[in-house]
Amino acid sequence: MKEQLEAIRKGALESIGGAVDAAHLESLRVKYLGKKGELTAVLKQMGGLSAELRPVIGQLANEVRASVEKAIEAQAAVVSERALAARLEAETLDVTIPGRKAAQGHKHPMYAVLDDIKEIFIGMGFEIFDGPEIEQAEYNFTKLNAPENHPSRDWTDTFYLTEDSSVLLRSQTSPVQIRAMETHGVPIRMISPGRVYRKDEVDATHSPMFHQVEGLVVDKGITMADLKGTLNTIIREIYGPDTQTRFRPHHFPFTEPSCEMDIQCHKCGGTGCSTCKGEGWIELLGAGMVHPKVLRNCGVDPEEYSGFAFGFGLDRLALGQYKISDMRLIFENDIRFLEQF
Ligand code: 2NL
Repeated sequence: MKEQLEAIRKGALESIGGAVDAAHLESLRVKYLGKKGELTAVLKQMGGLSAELRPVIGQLANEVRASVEKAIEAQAAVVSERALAARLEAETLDVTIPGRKAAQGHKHPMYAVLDDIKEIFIGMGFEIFDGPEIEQAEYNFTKLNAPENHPSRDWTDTFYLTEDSSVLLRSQTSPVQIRAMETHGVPIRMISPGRVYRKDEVDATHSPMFHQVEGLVVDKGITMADLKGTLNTIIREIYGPDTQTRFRPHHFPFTEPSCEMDIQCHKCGGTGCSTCKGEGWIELLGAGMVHPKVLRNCGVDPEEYSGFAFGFGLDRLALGQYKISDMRLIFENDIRFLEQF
């Protein structure tokens, strides 16, 4: 039995010394020291030994067990150190390699133009108002003095959402201004930029969804001179101090009198070219003195207060500023187009 125990010790110490990882080591522990292991098998035979031999063999068995356990512990330290070294080798990080640059977007060109415009108006004491894109015909048309038979109310021009024509996608942002007069009250200086919807065929200059900026000033003693002065100041902020403008008479149901404002063509300086279609002038916006009926519809007394309002297409303004030839490009959001700005 002594020889058996010595053989176990020899075999165990040899194979433990060659163990390559923790799992291998564990399988060896089971093989030698486990319940069904080699050492246990020898100990089970001790019952047949004489009284003199039993303590001697017992002590030797304990020594063998202790030395095998010690060897396993020592080898465990070796394999774990080796595993750490291998990991450090495999996972080295070269901090000197240049990083990968995160893709960074930027403002859409039209929103860049809008932000500039907002800044100018805020600088002149205007507030920015928002409103619903799903609107009541009452706010989109009726309170704005659009007669019941006005062509803009037609189903071929407006996106109605109910059979009775009472709810629609707003075709202008003026309903926001009606709401502002009702809730904020007068005096008021505001602009209402936002999406509007009209049943236009899609082509280079039309889209069924586009963006409008409308403005409204109501106070005591506001006149057409305030309209002209304010709009000229803003246009010269955008297009430069020497920009020439002209005002032509026009008609809108919600303003009286009404006008359109042109700027002198920046390309030809007024002599006529392809940009201004030979006119020398480029139409920029519609405006006018708020119709007394509209003021009254919003609970404002036209005997006490007067005001002016205006509206322009933001998309068209952005096209002009960036010399973009086709409105569809503004909405397609093709990254190759947007990256050019
Ligand atoms: C255009 C013309 C315009 C207005 C919008 C307005 C709003 C209220 C009262 C009176 Cl609450 N008027 N807005 C006035 C004149 C012209 O827009 O051609 N837009 C693209």
